[in-house]
Amino acid sequence: MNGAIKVGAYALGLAVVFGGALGAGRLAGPVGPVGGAAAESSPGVGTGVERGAGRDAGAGADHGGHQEAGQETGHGTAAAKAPAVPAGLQVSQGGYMLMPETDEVKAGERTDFRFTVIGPGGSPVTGFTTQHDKKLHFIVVRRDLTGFQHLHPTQLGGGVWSVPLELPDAGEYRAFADFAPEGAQPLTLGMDLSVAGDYRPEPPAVPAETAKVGDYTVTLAGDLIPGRTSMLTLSIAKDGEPVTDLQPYLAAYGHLVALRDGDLAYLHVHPDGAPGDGRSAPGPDITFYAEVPSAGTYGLYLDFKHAGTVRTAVFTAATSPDPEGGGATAPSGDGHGHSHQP
Ligand SMILES: [Cu+2]
Repeated sequence: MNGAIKVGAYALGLAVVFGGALGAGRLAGPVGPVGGAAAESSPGVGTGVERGAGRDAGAGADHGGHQEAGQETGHGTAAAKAPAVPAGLQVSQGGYMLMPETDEVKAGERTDFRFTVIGPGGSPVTGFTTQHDKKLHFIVVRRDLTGFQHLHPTQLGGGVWSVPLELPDAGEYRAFADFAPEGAQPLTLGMDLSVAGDYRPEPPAVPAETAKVGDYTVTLAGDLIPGRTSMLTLSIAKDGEPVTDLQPYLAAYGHLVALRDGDLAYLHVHPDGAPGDGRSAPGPDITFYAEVPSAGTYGLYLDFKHAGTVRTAVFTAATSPDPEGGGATAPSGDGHGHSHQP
């Protein structure tokens, strides 16, 4: 659906971009409902709920210095081998199952959305290992890649998670729970959420190499190479000036989620370095390693924190051919749609 949107250069450490069209931006407000109708109605203006500074106070304390790329167990290992089923496509995996307790979410109404993770023994899981400062990351996005929200539910006891959820528009949504049960490998389960009403999918994103969110412009560089770990650099500027005083958010200067267009496979993206490790600067560049399992088009969602507020920049990017001629088939980047892969 999205035209060829090729991202950047495969050159370590360089924010160089070559070849073809570039990444894309939809406008996105601060963390909260973004994209879609909200962005259209007030272009360039933050439309979501701004998240207060206290939300992730102490970020970095849990992780300081040991978030090297690929260090996270499970993720890196999976990428090194032939990728199995990408994360987020299953409601049940490895004996764990995502179980919603809330029946209905109505458009435009705040819902106390509750769910549990059922473990291999059939009981709710109550022990979770902190990852990126949180015990569970809850991502919601509409099937047309709009309306991205990155939330952190609270534990109510008995394995029940609760999160205030407001989906402004009707449509088919996907919700992801990204977590690591105590003593087990991290995993991401996904479930559908239907919001009744008049669903009008957004047209494909307009290709662009930058995304704007409020007064900020985020530039994306780097190639997404199928079957490889790809380095992506996102550079943040405010009012045209590079931002050099980013604040830690979720134990990093940025948090990136990547979703595959067509099935919303959830990709693990690792930040390169962490605040306080002596080598990670607080902007303007944030570096990530993304593990892309196949050719295709991907939505990229960058959460970053500056001046006390978390904002989300939204990109669309298509994969590039492997410059070393690897086995993975990749779209040619000639401007045609590439959502449907063989
Ligand atoms: Cu999170």
